[in-house]
Amino acid sequence: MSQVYLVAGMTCQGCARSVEAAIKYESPKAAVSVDLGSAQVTVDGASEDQVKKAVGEAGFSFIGPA
Ligand SMILES: [Cu+2]
Repeated sequence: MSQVYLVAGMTCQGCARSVEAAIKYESPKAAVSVDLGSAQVTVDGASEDQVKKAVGEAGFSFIGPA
């Protein structure tokens, strides 16, 4: 089941790729899609804790579930 999270600080496709890669590093089977306009990251296959950790390590701000 996918969950949508708000992530602050992403400004370009490079940021989106960094967030996606970090989440997949935490949970290799995760499916991730990023919508820069709404600052939303949709994740299937990773826990909220994994997403929070990955987003922080990638240098962005994890806000919480959207
Ligand atoms: Cu960027």
